[in-house]
Amino acid sequence: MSNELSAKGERVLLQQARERFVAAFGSAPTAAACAPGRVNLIGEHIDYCEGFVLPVALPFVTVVVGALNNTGECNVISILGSGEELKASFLAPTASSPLKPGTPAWANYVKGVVANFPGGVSGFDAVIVTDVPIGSGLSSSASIEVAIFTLLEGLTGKTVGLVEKAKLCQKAEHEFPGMPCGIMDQYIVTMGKKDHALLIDCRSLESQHIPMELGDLAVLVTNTNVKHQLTGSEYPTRRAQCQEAADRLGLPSLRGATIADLEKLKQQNCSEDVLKRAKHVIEEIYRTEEVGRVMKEKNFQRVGELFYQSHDSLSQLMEVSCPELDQVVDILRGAPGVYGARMTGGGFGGCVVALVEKNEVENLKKRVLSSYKGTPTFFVSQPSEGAKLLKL
Ligand code: GAF
Repeated sequence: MSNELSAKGERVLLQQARERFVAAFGSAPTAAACAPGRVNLIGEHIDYCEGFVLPVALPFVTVVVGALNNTGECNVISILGSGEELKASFLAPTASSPLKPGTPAWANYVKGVVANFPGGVSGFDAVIVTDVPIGSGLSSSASIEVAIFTLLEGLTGKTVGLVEKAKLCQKAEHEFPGMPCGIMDQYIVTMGKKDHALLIDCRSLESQHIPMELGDLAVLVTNTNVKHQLTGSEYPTRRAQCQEAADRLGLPSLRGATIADLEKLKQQNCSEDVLKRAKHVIEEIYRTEEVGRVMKEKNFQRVGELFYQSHDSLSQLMEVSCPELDQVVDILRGAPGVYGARMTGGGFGGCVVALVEKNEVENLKKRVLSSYKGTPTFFVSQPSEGAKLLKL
């Protein structure tokens, strides 16, 4: 098996989806949409504290094709990267019979969007094909949600503004899969731009595209290919601990807090865990704003230092890393051609993102392959477009 992860490209996925649609539903689809995965450069576990985040959209995408069917039923086939197929059918929501989360669990990502689509939607048939690695912290969930939303826009002719679209997809994820995520993933998946990262202010919901003019450098992503089975409460717990710190300070979120506020929290005898989470959030917000700035100045040495600081903070203060992520970062730390490395995404497995010299990429892969205890895969991240309708 190759350890290089490469995107299939939206035309290849579109062809696959269209052929499967015709075979399954007996006619051609009338609309098609795609939405990317994402990798976050820095600003981790702070979107839900109204901080800054700096993600990029990936060339890995979810493609969805579909057609309205006038039956009041929604029939969805999902083809995974492995070729495995999942199927789900559910009734389109009505005023008297709203949609509810249920089984199969994967269909909740679709149902949540259908339930939140403005003006509602009658029955439709759809085929989903994705090459976004699932469960790797690359936002396969937001990719499916935003692709479905965009398809429904294409099918119904009803559209909303891009920020509103991201917010509705985030609401879908809160209400159906039940994951209390921040806004980062749905926002970048909706608004990514080729060759740019996106600095998102998660309080004002304004953003600016930052050119990724890296010269001789590249963003190397290493997938540890581990996902630890946790209770599922870790993310909501972190979120609640951050909110507890903000409440104790009388603030709406930790966005407004400063390092001096940590002393106030100590005086209130708040738990060690809450203190650690607050310290991470306050410092990560500073780090992310700084990366936004120094990236424009092409001060990549400093970007790299901030990557390492971010990782150490996520590992020791936020406690969302794991031995495999720490190991990959340690292998890269100090290796020739590496400016900085950190875990990316929600944590407890998934990927490490590193800023490295282009001509060292192959050596670095070999270095990780020879020392990392698991089976890693790699790709060099090319900042890509956000969600869009595709021509059939
Ligand atoms: C997950 C969430 F969905 C995001 O909102 C964000 O909090 C991220 O974890 C951590 O930065 O991807």
